[in-house]
Amino acid sequence: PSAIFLQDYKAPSFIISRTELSFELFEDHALVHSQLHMQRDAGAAGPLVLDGQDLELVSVAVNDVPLTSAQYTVDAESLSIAELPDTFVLSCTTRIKPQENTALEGLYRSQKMFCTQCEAEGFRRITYYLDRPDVMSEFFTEIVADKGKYPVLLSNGNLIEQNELPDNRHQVKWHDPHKKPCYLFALVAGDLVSLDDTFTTVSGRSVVLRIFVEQKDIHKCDYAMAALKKSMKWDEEVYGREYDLDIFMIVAVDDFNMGAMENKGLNIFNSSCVLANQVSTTDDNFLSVEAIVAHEYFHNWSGNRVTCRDWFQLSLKEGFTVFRDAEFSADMNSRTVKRIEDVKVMRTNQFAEDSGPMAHPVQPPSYIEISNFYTLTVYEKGAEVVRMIHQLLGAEAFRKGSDLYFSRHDGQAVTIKEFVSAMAEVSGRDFSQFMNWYQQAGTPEVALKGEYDPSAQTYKLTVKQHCRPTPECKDKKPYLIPLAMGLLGANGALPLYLGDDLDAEKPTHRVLEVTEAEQQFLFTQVAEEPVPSLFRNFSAPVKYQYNYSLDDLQRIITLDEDGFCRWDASQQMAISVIHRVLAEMAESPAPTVDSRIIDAHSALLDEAISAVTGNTEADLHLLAYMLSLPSEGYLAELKTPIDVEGIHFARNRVKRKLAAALKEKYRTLYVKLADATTEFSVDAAAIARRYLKNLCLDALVFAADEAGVELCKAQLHHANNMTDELSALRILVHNTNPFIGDVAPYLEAFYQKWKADSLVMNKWLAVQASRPAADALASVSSLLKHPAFDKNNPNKLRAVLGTFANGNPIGFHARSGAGYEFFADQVIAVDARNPQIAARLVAPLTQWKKHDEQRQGVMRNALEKISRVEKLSKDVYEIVSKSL
Ligand code: DPP
Ligand code: ZN
Repeated sequence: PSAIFLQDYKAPSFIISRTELSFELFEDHALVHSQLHMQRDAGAAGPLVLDGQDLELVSVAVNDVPLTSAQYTVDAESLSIAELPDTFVLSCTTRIKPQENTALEGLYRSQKMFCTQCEAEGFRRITYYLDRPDVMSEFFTEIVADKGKYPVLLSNGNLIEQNELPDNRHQVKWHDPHKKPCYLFALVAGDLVSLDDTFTTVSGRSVVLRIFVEQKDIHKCDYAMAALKKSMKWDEEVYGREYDLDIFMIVAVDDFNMGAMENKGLNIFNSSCVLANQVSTTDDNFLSVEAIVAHEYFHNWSGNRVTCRDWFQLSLKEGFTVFRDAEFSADMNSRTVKRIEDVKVMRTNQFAEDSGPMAHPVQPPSYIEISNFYTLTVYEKGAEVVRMIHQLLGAEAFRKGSDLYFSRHDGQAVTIKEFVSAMAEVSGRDFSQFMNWYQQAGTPEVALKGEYDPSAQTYKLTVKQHCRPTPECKDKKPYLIPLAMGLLGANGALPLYLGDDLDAEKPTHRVLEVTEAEQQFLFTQVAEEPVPSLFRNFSAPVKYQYNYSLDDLQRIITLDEDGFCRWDASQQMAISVIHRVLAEMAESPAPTVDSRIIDAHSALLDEAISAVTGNTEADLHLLAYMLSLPSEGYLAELKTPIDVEGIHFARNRVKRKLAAALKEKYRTLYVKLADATTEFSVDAAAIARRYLKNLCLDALVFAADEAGVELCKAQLHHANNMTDELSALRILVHNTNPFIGDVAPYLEAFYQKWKADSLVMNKWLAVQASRPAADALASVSSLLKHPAFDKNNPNKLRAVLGTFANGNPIGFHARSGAGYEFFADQVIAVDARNPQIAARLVAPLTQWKKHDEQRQGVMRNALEKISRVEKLSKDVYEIVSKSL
């Protein structure tokens, strides 16, 4: 397989003004008839080369005249026709086998229904086409199928005709008036019911909203419907974007590679990202359903109305849309909590991508398989880059910029440059240096140093930035880094006077713009030695380093106005304490746990108790996050070679000390939170209470507190919602102490209760796959044989294999290397059926260089074994070959 390069981009030689499709669906195949109304671009020469893959060509004609086999050539990836007039209609019939399509790209079968997934290059598995996003066409779609099995037949746009046919078949016709690239095409056929509603747009148009599901899931649609209506309203208010068709549909599908897909007017969702209700859905899931419904809806403008010229521009729509959905979620729930969640993903997972073999810029310069670039870098880092633009411009100018972008490029397929140009134009800012964020891979590292001069009353902040080499670039140019900050005195924020600028407003918050490799900022009239609060709200996606003492961190925890920095300080304190334990572990059987972290957590618990008792206000979710230790995954990101066992034991030692010392406070808090007789709801306050409550329960069980274990068993039994029920199960399964006893009966009872609900079963599988134990592999391999598992369902593969490799360091990285070997075999088996999923699964192995020599050897062997497979997919080939 070979790479494709951004610099080789050429505009298409032909356009397809109108696309007429007709699908005949049968039980063992489908026929696809297409009529493409095409024009040659003025001056373009050469043959027409249409993309096509795994297609059986039945017939091809130009202007209704069938072509003889001498007039065209077909190979595994294309259909080429040399002699063509400048304007013509190309008719094609292809036969495909959706029933055998286990890759879940193109038209395929999910359980009893037919559905499609065309982004990025799935349409070429349906019919021959110019499968590239800069070819936009008006689509007419006819579907014919058995009426009993497939009473519901859907496609993009508006329904224009419906007819009964002989043999119990029926026909529908859809028309999408908006030109679109074929990656936004969708078709669904199934026995579905719908939850229906309407939304009145800002200009007074009524839009029909329909969520289609199997009958068994109809009671799980209300939450997504509410989320959809909130999203539609928010996009009108915050971005001035109104919906543009008379109907908006969502369909839930069980077998789906991604989370969801923004097909015009017909979003298709992985059922795990749309179905939700109190008893079967955790709070995390509720929030992600809301976010994903919003994300796909927002794509209607940022993605569909204005789309990408080519796939190197993927972040144009994804980075921007992730930023939009993050702001939506922040507005709907707790802003600080949402920010912390996103930063955790950046630091733990995106930074790992940046420092691994697949490191790539937000705008990649090349790829072998585009499916591999639906990454945290393109999505999450892309969103961080848009967030920095928002930060630099301010909300008002940013809105002017987005208005200009949408109006200027409506109906076009454009590049990241067009987006940034619109922002540059409305603000008068020069974005040339800023473009490094799009074009350079890797995480910038920022080292900061502060010097206080008591006699001059100045504070000099020295900032140095550096970015390590990545595969595509050795010498990085400095970034423009927005550094949001403040200075804290012993009693609170100090005014920030920069040089001679004696701002009468006495600002306590500033955004410095760092542009050089090394730069200094001088603050004047600083009355006392300050502690700096840095990168407030995570103002840039960088790793930063400042030599804080534990007392400095305590000052930030107590006094900072920025919730994110309070949390970050709590994490830095925990890291410093854990690292000291790690360092002492080799020499001492009982390494020191600095008591200042116990004091800090004690004060946070008091703050929470006081808030729960109703005496004070506090964001309980934020407090709970501050009381949580950094994950093993994040700790692994901080130091190479990764000390897998050391991290696990040092972190547990600190956690145990805290739990033992503060047990009674945890108990008090748990009892107060569990006592609440309020009705179940999923607003931010209720979610915060449940989160904190379960954190307390975890601490009690971790401390091997007998009464705590009883509380946990009682909660498992009596919970009226999945967050509480699953938390209790997880806590019992992930801990070992004499009061817990054998956990098998709890797992079995949960299974019996929920086995009919596939989404709940995913959680049950994941709880077991993440059980932190060196012998976890045995349970993981037996899960693969359990009736709750299904090797063709991506959610099940993620729940068992994905969770094991990404969420169970101590099990996956077991010294013997058995975890890696097992995993390599699984990746090979999955690749034969579903390359996209196999390529995702293999990622943890590619991080082998970060481990010690012994593990490097076995991980490398596992990768080499995969690379030796004869019919490896392009997807897995790219990832494995780049990492060896
Ligand atoms: N469906 C994926 C997303 O919305 C790809 N567009 O991000
Ligand atoms: Zn998206």
